[in-house]
Amino acid sequence: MQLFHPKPRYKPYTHAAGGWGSAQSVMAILWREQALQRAPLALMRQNKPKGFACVGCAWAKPGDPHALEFCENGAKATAWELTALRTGPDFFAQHTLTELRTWTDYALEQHGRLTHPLRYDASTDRYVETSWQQAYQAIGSHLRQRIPDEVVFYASGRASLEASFMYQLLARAYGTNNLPDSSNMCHESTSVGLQESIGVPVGTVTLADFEHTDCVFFFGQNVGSNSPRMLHPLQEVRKRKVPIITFNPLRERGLERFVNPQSPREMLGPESTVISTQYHQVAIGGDTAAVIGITRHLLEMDRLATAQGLPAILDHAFIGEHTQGFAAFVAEVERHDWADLERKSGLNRSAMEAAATVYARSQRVMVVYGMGMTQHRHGVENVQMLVNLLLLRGNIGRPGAGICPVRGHSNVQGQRTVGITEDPAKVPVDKIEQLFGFTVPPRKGTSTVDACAGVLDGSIKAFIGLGGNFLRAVPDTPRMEAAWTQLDLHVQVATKLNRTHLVPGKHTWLLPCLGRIELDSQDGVVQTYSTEDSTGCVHGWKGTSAPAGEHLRSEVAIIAGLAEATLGGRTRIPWDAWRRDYARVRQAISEVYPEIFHDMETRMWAPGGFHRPLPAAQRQWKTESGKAQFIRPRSLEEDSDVAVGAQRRDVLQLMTIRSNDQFNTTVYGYDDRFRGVKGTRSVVFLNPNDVTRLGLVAGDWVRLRTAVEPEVRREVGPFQIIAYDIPSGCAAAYYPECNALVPLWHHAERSKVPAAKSVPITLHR
Ligand SMILES: Nc1nc2c(c(=O)[nH]1)N[C@H]1C(S)=C(S)[C@@H](COP(=O)(O)OP(=O)(O)OC[C@H]3O[C@@H](n4cnc5c(=O)[nH]c(N)nc54)[C@H](O)[C@@H]3O)O[C@H]1N2
Ligand SMILES: Nc1nc2c(c(=O)[nH]1)N[C@H]1C(S)=C(S)[C@@H](COP(=O)(O)OP(=O)(O)OC[C@H]3O[C@@H](n4cnc5c(=O)[nH]c(N)nc54)[C@H](O)[C@@H]3O)O[C@H]1N2
Ligand SMILES: [Mo]
Repeated sequence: MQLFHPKPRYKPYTHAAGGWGSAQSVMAILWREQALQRAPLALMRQNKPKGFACVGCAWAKPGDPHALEFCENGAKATAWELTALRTGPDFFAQHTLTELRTWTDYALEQHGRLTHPLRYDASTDRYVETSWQQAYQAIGSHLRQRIPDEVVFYASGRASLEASFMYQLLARAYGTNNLPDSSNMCHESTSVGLQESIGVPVGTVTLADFEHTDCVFFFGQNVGSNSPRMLHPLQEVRKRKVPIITFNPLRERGLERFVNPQSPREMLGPESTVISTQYHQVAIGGDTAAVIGITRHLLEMDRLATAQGLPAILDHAFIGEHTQGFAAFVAEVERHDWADLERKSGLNRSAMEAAATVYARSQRVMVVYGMGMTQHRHGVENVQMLVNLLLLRGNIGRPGAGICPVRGHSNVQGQRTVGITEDPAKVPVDKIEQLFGFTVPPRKGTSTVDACAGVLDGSIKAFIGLGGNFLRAVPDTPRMEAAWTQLDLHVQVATKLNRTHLVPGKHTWLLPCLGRIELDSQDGVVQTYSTEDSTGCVHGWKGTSAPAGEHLRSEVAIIAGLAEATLGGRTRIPWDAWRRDYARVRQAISEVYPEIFHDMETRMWAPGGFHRPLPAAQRQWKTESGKAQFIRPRSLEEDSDVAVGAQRRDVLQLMTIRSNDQFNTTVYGYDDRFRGVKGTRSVVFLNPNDVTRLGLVAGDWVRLRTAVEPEVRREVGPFQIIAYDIPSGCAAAYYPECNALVPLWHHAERSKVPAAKSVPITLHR
């Protein structure tokens, strides 16, 4: 087993995103996964009406799809799921968990799809085959003896609306709101921030808005790797000469130039589309300062225009009628002088002014953003600053304008919509109680960070995972793994083997499920599914390929099985009838959430799906004040964790990022094509001046150490230094390898999203 890749090769990548590099990369993975037979047919059906929704990202699926509506990374995700390789009972007979824990993340998943329900046998340190009935009965009787709040029901954001709705009912009927999901590590800063600012927890932009926008701001999202299908609307936007203004510490290739790999003309010709018209390499965590700078300039331009009798720059009518908090916001903005803003944003005043100038002359501006905003101590405030910027010129609630968080997992937004949340105040408790005949527990449950804290302090004693790779995705991974073995019960529902499955509790079960691409037939009847994408659009879909094994069960069936074994007849939920006919689950969803899901059974098949109602997009503000809120930023004082860096010159700000060859903790390979890295993930990107200043040279091997809470040693490495175009004082390295560096308490205020994009570190030989 190859554990370490000693010879990284770094060569700057000079091509556009997409193009031949993308086509080659897809072929390579189809070949390696022995998926050439099954995958091409499946790819034709990806993101199509009557086909399946991509298992990759949550980007919107158009009503009039391209002939091949998938991207390089969506194709990789498909190949990964449709692989011909299998990890069955014979595999587990050969390998103990102790041995498997020495394997890489890549090697574990690369071994193929799980095929049988498994139970961990401590006496041999192996997983052994079991039956579904045994698994359900054992888990059910264990749960019946527990205090419900000792149990966590985690969901990674892939499961369908049907499975997710059933999962949250299972947890609540059992007696707990402990329903953390991957969103807690991702866009929860969005859900908290947007709810408070504009009264909806989700973005207001839909695909149609891309046709009308006349300016796009892009903050902290790596479109080329993480939502490549979005490059198509962006390319269209650029054809209309619409400016795109990007803020990102790295010059990400997909944000610079793009060649559509599905266009023969572009593939053969010399042309590529320039994506960003302005590219600002903001310092990590410097965005709030940058937006304050932009606002300062807008205020100055506005005053000047008024003095000269010209039309105002700000939309004062909108601000007066629709917003609250403007004066306090302006007062805060004016407290900061340019020198301060330049230092904190890492940008020159002229750069902030240039962005403001384009903003001021545009009529329909949208702001797109991702993890570069949400995964900070001030993640909520970052999001709210973007809203502040939009509100200044009435850029919410008009076609072509609005806020556009790019969600991660393909149904992470939908899971929240149908009740996967630790906060019972966010679910229609009355309806659930009335329809299903049980009492929703009133006590708030655990978020992901709380669940981790509970495992560490022993108050959480059982963990059920509906997908995901919890122990790799969360902060402080070594501490979490050590505590994990104290769990009484550990259950995972999964498609592929991962590190989390290798850390057993006292009783451990690994249950293999169908993937999204696979045909799901219950008692001979083919079932259909639904998901909600990043733009609040709900689609129907169904799996098409033959299942990876005859023993696999659907997530819906597994949840129904666990629920019956755990709850017996304690509720009026007809678990088995739901399993036999998912349309009945949808019927229940539409009864619990009629405003969003009425007539879902027909509407979800409309080309492009249907949109959930978004009051903010109609300028109805469901906030406490009934207005859109300007939120005064409070964080320009140094972050208390990060402040260390201001005093010590050897401390750098680390962001943990994704390569172009991974989906979260799933590592497809060791190349990060766009960033020019080949054959390794053990690298750290540093500014050349920092490298010299710290007495190092490019190519040196260093260990990274967290620079706060020194009494706890958090260290990873050795990683090889790549001198890179990144602002000085900043560093980048890959997630999940660096999760050991993120302290559990180092998370966003209020949303509790781990601050994975700003970890103070030092380097050590
Ligand atoms: N192929 C592929 N697709 C994916 C995923 C995947 O792993 N692989 N993951 C899925 C999931 S769950 C999610 S959440 C999304 C994640 O997609 P992204 O939101 O793009 O997340 P990251 O790759 O972590 O990169 C964040 C970007 O923010 C920048 N950044 C970091 N810190 C800052 C900052 O302080 N300010 C600014 N302005 N920028 C900053 C980084 O340079 C990087 O370009 O993608 C989804 N899609
Ligand atoms: N340091 C750092 N940490 C981070 C981040 C970061 O940027 N930096 N990003 C955070 C973000 S945005 C997210 S969303 C989380 C992701 O956290 P998770 O969602 O927990 O992790 P994934 O890596 O997406 O989970 C992959 C596993 O899901 C299982 N799986 C795949 N498909 C299916 C399916 O259809 N059904 C089931 N039941 N299982 C399936 C497979 O077994 C696979 O091994 O990580 C977070 N952690
Ligand atoms: Mo995510």
